Amino acid sequence: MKPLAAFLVLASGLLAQSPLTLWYKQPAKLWVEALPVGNGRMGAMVFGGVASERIQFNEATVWSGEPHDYAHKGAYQSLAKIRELLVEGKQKEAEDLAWREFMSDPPRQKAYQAFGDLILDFPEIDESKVTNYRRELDLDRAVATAQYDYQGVSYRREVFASYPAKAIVVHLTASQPGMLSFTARLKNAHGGTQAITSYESGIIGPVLTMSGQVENSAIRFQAQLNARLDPLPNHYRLTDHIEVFHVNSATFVLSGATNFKNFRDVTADPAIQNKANLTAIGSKNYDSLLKDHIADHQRLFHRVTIDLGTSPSAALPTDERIKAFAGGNDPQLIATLFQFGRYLMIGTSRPGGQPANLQGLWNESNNPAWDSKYTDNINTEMNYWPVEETNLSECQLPLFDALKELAISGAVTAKEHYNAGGWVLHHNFDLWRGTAPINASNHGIWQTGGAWLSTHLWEHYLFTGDKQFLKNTAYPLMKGAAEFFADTLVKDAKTGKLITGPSNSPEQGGLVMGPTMDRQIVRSLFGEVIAAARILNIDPAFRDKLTGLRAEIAPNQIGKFGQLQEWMEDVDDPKNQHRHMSHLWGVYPGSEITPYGTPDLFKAARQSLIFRGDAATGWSMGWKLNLWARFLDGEHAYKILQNLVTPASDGKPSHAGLFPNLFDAHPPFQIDGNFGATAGITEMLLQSDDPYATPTGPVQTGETAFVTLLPALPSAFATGKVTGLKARGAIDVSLSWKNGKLTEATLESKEAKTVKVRYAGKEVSLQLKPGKPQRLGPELN
Ligand code: FUC
Repeated sequence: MKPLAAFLVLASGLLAQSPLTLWYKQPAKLWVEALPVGNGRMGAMVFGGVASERIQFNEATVWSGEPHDYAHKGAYQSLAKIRELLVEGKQKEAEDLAWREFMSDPPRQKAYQAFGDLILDFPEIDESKVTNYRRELDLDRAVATAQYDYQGVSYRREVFASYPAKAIVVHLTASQPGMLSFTARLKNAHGGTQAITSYESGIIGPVLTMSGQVENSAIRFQAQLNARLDPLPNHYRLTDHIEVFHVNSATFVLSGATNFKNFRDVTADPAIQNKANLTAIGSKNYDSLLKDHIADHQRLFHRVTIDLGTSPSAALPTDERIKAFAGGNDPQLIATLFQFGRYLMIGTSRPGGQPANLQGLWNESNNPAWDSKYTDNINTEMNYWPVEETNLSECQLPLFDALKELAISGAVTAKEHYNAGGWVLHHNFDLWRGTAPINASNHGIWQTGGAWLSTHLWEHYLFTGDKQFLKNTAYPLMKGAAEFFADTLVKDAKTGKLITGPSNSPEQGGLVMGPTMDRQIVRSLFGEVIAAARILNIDPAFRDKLTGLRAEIAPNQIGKFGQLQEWMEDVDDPKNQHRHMSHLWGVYPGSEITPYGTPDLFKAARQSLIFRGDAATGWSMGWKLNLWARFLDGEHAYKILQNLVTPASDGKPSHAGLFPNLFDAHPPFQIDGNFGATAGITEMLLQSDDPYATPTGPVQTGETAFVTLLPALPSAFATGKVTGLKARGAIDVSLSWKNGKLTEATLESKEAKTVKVRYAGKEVSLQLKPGKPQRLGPELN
């Protein structure tokens, strides 16, 4: 073997071992085998086909529908009667009345849509003669690659979605000159509109334009594909596609846009946007587009590294590793899954864009499951669970932009449905920021979506310490969410305590008064608004009012099976294995039920989780993983990981687990399971909630920080290292451990700070000096 060839073999062997590579020996047949790239606005799924390559793409504002106010005018007139019926135990009557008088107008929201496909056809290739095929996704560079040999020539394709270039870039090369001949075409996911070709001044190479409109919708879109060929003249022909003959290399730049400006305005011009994007790229060549893209991606991605150990399984292709995981030893795959979640976050949620929907921004269908919208009784929130602790804080900004809009439409819903101030969001929203109750009255009327999402504003402050953000963005939204409940909490007829209602414990038990989850969320929100107002030194009267109300909210209760009650009444069924575990909110993501602050409730909550069992849908396993980590049980958390990392489709009907491309399966694919997994793996290694917190005590403010190191380390991760995680209190944390024991922890804060560090049941108090990393070593063992 020649030295270069030997080096390449060695290099590809090493690549296969990288925890940052997903790789396969065959092209994708199914969408859930294709590999995702995304720039926070556009996403694409790369199939890596040989005779025909399919790059299915999306843009985050291609939705059905139009600006619309969903509030049901005058719905509040039925509110008292619905509550009265519930208090009288007439649930069915209450639900019937609510269905007639209290639902969103109309009772359904709109759906995220597919956009189109870029198809590259290579009619001259005989696939049976192709050798050395390999397809991969490099998480470190955020590039999807397919390569193969054919008749003595090596072909290679690279695809990435660039945030700086606002476009998807596809690059084709061959190892010998003049060997690339193919056609490129665009396929419209909304039929009826033709791809036409035009020449654009200021843009190098021909441009293929595809325009259209989502059926029965106000959304108009356009995609432009710019072909840059080497050499260019006389090497292509234009029809309604681009035919390319005998070039050395080809680069395509794909830009897509819609007329969406914001939830009330669809007057943008997609043609102007695309032209601006393509012109801005100007004469930049592929290498410089790639360089800018990698630098942008790595600025975020490189903040965290993780090593959980490796094993011989690491040499296998990713799809085979998923199959072998539960019965084998492959800790590195968990590191890959962890980083894949961070990769997906960077790909789907970047400043200026839409928040991650049920599928992030990757979607093949015009009729996706649950409309691929924003279900906020768990799914939207779970999407953002890993974002702060895995050091991608700015990726949460699109969610906060959406909250600003939801607070506007939610104020109308608060007025029309409850005759209340502030703002409210029920269990779903869409691009048009519908906030009223949808689908059915037994689960659509759930009041605490806005309140829960508002706790993310506070968490963002806790993790960043950004007081400007707290003052200008977070507090006004949090305050509005709290005002709604200050106006609408009612006294429970039996206990006289304050409860929400009508509402439900997602998504079971039907319409009720005062489900446990609502009470936990409102208590936390009030505590956070009180703390924020104190830090900002404002609103003393409102602070006092909330302090009074918070103390009166009906407390958590322990029921007859030793469980934490899901409702006001002790009606839990220990055999109930429903995917939602809403009453455990107070353990995670909330932190009002804690090991040292409320040991009895903590024990009851753990009992409830045991009753729910270990099997579940994708996101539900993500939640269980985080919960078992909060219950400080690494082995049980690992057991959930084993359930989560199983093949979701293996010739059998699809079930919860992972698809070959590591997308998490509810089923179908829902990205919350991926983000829940990344958050849960983090939670096994580092926790930063206050382990002494209680429901009615002060909430954590970050003034003193609490850090628990390796709280739920399973024996499967005996030796490892993680760097760059974030803890509440804006602290950077890196850890290494060996044979199950911590060897070193490094903590760093920009401000002077007291940190209570816990490890293996011991606690030490540290004084951090600004900008000075502090190391802890064996003294903790
Ligand atoms: C909630 C969940 C379902 C699914 C849907 C998108 O309704 O109960 O399991 O995740 O959201």
